[in-house]
Amino acid sequence: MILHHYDFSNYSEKARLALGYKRLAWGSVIIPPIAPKPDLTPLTGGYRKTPVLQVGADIYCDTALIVRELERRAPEPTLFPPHLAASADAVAFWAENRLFRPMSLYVSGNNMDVLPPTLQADRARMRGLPEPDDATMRRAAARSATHVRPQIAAIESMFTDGRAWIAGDAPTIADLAVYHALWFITARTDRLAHELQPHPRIHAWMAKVRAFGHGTPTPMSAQDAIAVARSSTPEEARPSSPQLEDPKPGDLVRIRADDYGRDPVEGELVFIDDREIAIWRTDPIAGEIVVHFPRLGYDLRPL
Ligand SMILES: N[C@@H](CCC(=O)N[C@@H](CS)C(=O)NCC(=O)O)C(=O)O
Repeated sequence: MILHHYDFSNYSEKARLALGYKRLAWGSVIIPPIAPKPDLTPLTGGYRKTPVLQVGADIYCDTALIVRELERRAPEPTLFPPHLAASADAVAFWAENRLFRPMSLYVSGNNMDVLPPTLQADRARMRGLPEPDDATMRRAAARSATHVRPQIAAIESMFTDGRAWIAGDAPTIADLAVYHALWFITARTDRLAHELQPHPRIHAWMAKVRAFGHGTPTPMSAQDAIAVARSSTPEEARPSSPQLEDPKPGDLVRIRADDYGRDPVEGELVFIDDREIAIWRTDPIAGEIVVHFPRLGYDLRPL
């Protein structure tokens, strides 16, 4: 397993902790935090977000699928205990789609000096927005602070019934999703650590999640990762179960995220079910590749 990631990426922290929880060994390729990513896109076919998991010539985009794929390959210990999995997914959706955006604006607007100077221009391009100046960033940070604080307080109150983990009595995907949003507060500097100070239960729980560790990473170059893909054959596709309206295996398709970073990936559909979509492409640099996406959050169309 190879993870393409970078240090201050909170979604990468989610994947690193999942690898740690499952005590896995992995190759660690550090990718640029800003587009273009010329050593990553031959593998993904255009997807530019972070992180990306590679297993031979199979490429898994988006942590929603990456963590599921880790679970398929290393089922124990599970992050999807059956009695908690559905509600954990719902909490994870809230954390990543409602909590994280204001968190990101709040932290970035206060920490511009410790983040790459061209980061905000890149992120604005990624979202199709005009490039913000520093004053605009600071105003957005101030507005976002007012959305962040009540949500942090809501997390603290999730533990008032004595539960050990976010969704109940066992670790789940919800712990990783909520944790990575809070982790971002102090990813590069402790300047905003005071936001967590009034919340002792969050402190105790974050220490337990941090203790999952990152497994056993071994540094690897992007060129070596591409060579691994070129010399590997994608895993044979499992039988598909498309819905009535879906394109069918064998069809040429285009897939893109439905929120931001909407760079399209095109190829032949080789697998589709309720959770996952996989596309075969031949890349001039990386060779025969199958790129996998989660179903929810992605827009799939016939070409
Ligand atoms: N839904 C995606 C979101 C990933 C995401 O937004 N990652 C951020 C970094 S933490 C990103 O891609 N930023 C732009 C980039 O790295 O190029 C996932 O779960 O993996």
